[in-house]
Amino acid sequence: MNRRNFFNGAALTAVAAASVNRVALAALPEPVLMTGADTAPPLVPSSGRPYNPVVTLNGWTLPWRMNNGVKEFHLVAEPVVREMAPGFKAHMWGYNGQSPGPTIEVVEGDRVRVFVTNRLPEHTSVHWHGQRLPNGMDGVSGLTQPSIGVGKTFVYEFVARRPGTFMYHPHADEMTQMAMGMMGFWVTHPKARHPLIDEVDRDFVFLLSAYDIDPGTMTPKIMTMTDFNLWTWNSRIFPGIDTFNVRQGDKVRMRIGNLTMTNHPMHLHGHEFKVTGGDGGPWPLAARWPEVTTDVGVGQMRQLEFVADEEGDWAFHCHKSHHTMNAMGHAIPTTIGVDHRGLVGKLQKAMPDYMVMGERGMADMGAMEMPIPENTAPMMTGTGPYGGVEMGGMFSVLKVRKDQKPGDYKDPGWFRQPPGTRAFEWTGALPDPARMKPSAATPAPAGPQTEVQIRKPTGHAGH
Ligand SMILES: [Cu+2]
Repeated sequence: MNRRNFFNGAALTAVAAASVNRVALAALPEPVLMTGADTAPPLVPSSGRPYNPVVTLNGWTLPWRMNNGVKEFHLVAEPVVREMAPGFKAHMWGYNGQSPGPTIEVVEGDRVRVFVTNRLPEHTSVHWHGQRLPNGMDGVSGLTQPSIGVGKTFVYEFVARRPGTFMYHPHADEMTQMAMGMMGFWVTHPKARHPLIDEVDRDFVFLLSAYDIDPGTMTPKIMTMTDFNLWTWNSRIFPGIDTFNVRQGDKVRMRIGNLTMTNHPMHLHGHEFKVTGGDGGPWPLAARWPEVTTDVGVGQMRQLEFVADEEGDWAFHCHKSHHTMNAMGHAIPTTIGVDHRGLVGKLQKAMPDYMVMGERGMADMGAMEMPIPENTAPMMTGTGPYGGVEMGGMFSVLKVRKDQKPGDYKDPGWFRQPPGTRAFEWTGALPDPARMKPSAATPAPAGPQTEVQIRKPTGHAGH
């Protein structure tokens, strides 16, 4: 993280300083800029009321200053470069150097003042999703306020009235600005012990967002409505998403918000969790039951809680299988079972680079060293201790360890499974499967034996 002076910073070339009132800005909290995509350690509050801070996956919490009892933040809406995974960067719009923007953490009852400076090429606004606030602070351009013009700074001020999990995003040219990555998380911590809000050892937050960036390019296509090719957690894709590193026995909360155009069934391996709350606040105890998958609908927040009592490396991912893939063409026919032998040689005479894909499934894609355009994330990738993980997009790992120290978020490396506890290859004799032998119950079919080849329709729109 580095701090930059809003006027003297050498990096500050694009600011429309001429259109900003310098005297007024000098009275603002200095905007803080994040340049990297690492998961920042929790920001322990050094002023204001105490609370247990959250950890933003591949993100950070925005520092504040106290001004006569008011908690002041400064958000800068601006174009950013986001590293979505090592080797793959995107030109996006976000806040304070990153997409998503920094997490804002406050305490129930805090009076909050957020300065929003617009360094985008068009107007914007910020809507505080889920908050109780005066109507004029709701951030809907045209309806509750004029837009924040290019180069202008607006002030939002309200009391964080109820504790819970919230998000923020523009309510001005929303389609463009959210497709470009403008969003952030907001957590209001309870001011005292709350009957429906448990204290936890680890409290992770992240937003689901989706982008459509053609292989070899850097800017999301903003007109895409359903056929996105990058399914992200906090604008990161596997294997660029950090793992959730916890101590065995920790009580863990994951707060998830969905700002994509579709729902995401979030699935955790090895543990059951309960959904303890949504955008409307904590749920009554009678509305909580064990799950291993829960759907996070568009525009919704969900809080998942569980005790991480099983040691190991547990997959945690969206269960839509196309959402654990990176940039891919969808108009690819299924070629499983199609025998290309003979064809390849002929085609390679005309096109020396011709290669066959998908004849035995697509798993080859994970290991294949095929040339892809520069600045493109492989469709399925990632390597674990036993080989290719063959995933992308919305996938990460919950790492539960006995010897992880409380408050230590470092990656402990791969789990060493105790001897005799891993699936293994059977090397004994195999009987012929009975189903392959004709019997009285299943006689051999009459006529010539044929193999059926099924080809899925091409194109992928409308699901
Ligand atoms: Cu999904």
